[in-house]
Amino acid sequence: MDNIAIARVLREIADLLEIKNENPFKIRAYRNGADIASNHPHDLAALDETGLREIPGIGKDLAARIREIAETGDAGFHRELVAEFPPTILDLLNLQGVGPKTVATLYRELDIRTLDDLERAAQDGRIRALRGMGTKKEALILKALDERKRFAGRHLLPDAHDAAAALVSHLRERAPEAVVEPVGSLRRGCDTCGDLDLLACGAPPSLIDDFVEYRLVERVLGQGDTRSSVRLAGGFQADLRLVAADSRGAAMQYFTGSKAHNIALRDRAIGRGLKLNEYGLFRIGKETRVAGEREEDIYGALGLDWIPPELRELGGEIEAAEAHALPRLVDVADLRGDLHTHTTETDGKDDIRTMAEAAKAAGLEYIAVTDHSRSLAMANGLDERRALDHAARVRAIDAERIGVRLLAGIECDILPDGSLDLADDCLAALDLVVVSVHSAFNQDRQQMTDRILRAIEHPHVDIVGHLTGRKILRRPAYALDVEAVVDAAARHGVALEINCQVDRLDVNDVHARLARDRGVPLVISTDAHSRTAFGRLRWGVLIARRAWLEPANVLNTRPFDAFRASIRRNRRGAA
Ligand code: DGT
Ligand code: CA
Ligand code: CA
Ligand code: ZN
Repeated sequence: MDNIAIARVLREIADLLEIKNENPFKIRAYRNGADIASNHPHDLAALDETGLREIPGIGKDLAARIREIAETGDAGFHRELVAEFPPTILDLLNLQGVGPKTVATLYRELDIRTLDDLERAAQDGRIRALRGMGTKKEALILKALDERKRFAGRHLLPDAHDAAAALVSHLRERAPEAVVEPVGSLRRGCDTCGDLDLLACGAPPSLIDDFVEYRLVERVLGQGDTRSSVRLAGGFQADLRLVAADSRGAAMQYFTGSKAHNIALRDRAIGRGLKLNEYGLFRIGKETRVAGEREEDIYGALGLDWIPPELRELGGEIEAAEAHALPRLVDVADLRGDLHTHTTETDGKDDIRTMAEAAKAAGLEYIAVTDHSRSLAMANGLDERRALDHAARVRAIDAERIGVRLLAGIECDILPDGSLDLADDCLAALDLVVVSVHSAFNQDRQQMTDRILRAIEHPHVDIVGHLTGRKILRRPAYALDVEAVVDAAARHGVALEINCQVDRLDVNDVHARLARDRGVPLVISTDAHSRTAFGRLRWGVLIARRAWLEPANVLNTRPFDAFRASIRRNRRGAA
């Protein structure tokens, strides 16, 4: 039981007490306890009651409760509270802007138990009539419900990845001899996942029980002998299927998808007198098994090279596999540099040297320090003077040859009219210029396209950062003619960034592939704001792989000197 899980139970106790309108001191004690648990540097589960009580803010009751949670995965008190309310009431709490007080009022006054109840009441105008609510609150609730529906049940890939990893390690502990693997959209590296699909091969049937007993399971949605579905805390749904050793490859292939890829593969099998399903590849009529244990053999028996999961979207991968022409996809290990990082000089948390050391520890050979420019005032953006002083400091550290090379760059804002935020001579004096849009997102498509085209035409621009401005599951890309931008980037030798911030992943796989097809170089950058961010290069790499990128398409796979020679400002005859 980790601190986060303990905190979750404590917070839920506080929420439920508040819905019950209990003593405010008691509520506050549990809420404080939850905060302490989530911020405590050491494992609370490892402490006994005396040890717990030594922590300021943890009294006798709370200590006993934490011990109980640590030992049994839950507290009796928590279960009793949950039993007092319809189980759906916690869904209401997860809505943006709806706290326990609101839920309590809705439940008591209008008997609202589910999201559907809530939506009906809001649409009928019954919420505004409640004391302390009003039309504004009602509108907010409708908006939150709408957003929930739009992004219903989807999760950022890294969140899905973490949730799956924790669940997989739980299952591996229970069945060390089994092979447990994620499949579905998670294995294909999609930027969002609907649910977590897991396969277990060579596991005893009891693994299904271990699965539904996992500490984060909130509700069991279905359970059979060889499969089960559950709802996890945090809103994830997870599916587990047990498969026999001789159909492991077939099951992996089938449940990895995508559905469109599977259908094409199945049709190909039929064309060859074969039948493909999750149990294997069979000769029709004789019912003999042609393949099933290994994915490679299934593809092989269909006359195809094995296709990396990231390509299984029915985007030409089957033809390429048949022609032995699949790309050699870029890998995390191919990356040597990071071209977008921030420091304490603007809104980063760590200084130049700390960032450089962290990059080195992450195995990188070079980074560009690209702090913000002037107009991003809330990030303390740099004017020309500060940008050049900062560059001098970056170069001084680089001159020490500390084991990672540094480029003195900038992330320069593209102003609403397409001009750049810093003077030309300043931009010319730097080693690398990334440009990005951080304002006026609501321009119309033509304005936004012209704006970015104008920036690309600027001779000192090397890379466009997070081109489309999307925030995954939060806000769509702004209106933009990406194709026109890609063509301009190709003409001017400007690279496009795959930004690795987990909710950006911008450009996305489709745009990155378009860029590759039109000869635009790409870079994969962290946009790190702290020393811990270099690990997220892996998410950008998945986008790159889904875009069919090979190492040669990605400039930061090159050694330092070759990278430097490849950016626009250093290329002879660059436009
Ligand atoms: P998601 O969960 O929305 O992020 O996307 P997936 O691709 O993980 O979809 P999911 O979980 O519904 O199904 C997992 C895989 O199982 C899917 O990628 C392909 C396979 N699959 C599911 N339903 C069908 C089907 O009706 N026909 C075929 N051929 N394959 C299916
Ligand atoms: Ca799935
Ligand atoms: Ca599924
Ligand atoms: Zn940035």
